Amino acid sequence: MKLIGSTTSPYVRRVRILLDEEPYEFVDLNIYGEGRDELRRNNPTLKIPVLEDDGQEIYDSRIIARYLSAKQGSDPLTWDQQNQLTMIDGANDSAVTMLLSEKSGIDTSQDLMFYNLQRERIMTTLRTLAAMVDEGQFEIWNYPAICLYCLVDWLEFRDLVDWAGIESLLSFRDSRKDQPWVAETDPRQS
Ligand SMILES: N[C@@H](CCC(=O)N[C@@H](CS)C(=O)NCC(=O)O)C(=O)O
Repeated sequence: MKLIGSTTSPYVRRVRILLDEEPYEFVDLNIYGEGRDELRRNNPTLKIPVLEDDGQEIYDSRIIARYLSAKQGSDPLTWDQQNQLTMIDGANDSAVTMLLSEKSGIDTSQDLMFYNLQRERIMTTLRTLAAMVDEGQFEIWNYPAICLYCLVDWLEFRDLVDWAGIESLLSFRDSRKDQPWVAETDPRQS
């Protein structure tokens, strides 16, 4: 099995944590630099992660998680868990857009429709997820909890949100630091 990704991507990190003790080769690419040709050869959507297993290529962390779960014969996620993933991905995709815009020299704090929409989505989803944490919905260390961990830790690493009012997300993150593969996959190490 081979996982193509990077050490800073929150989408790749969730798969690395999920793979746990599974033996696999990790291909760490700089997708905006010298690793871009390799990315072009492996995924026409030009995104990471990509998993290769027995000649089968799989794009997108969510589909990779489904593939691994089917392979292990695990129960599929419930519809409520799928909604949790959609919220986590919604906030994460918008935050990636903000970061790429900043890296492109755009001031994303401007009062522009596109950035207002991204900021609003990030905050509405994070507030809902924080309320879910308070209700005890992420107590079990399963795939949705791993994805939430990777999102919160990455947002803090990239300094992308104001945590006022959603501090329970940081408490959730702090309480899961000792879970397997969390320290080993910390993006600050790269
Ligand atoms: N829905 C995808 C999102 C993956 C994604 O956006 N990855 C980022 C890295 S954090 C990426 O490859 N971005 C490249 C780009 O947007 O050009 C997944 O869950 O795998």
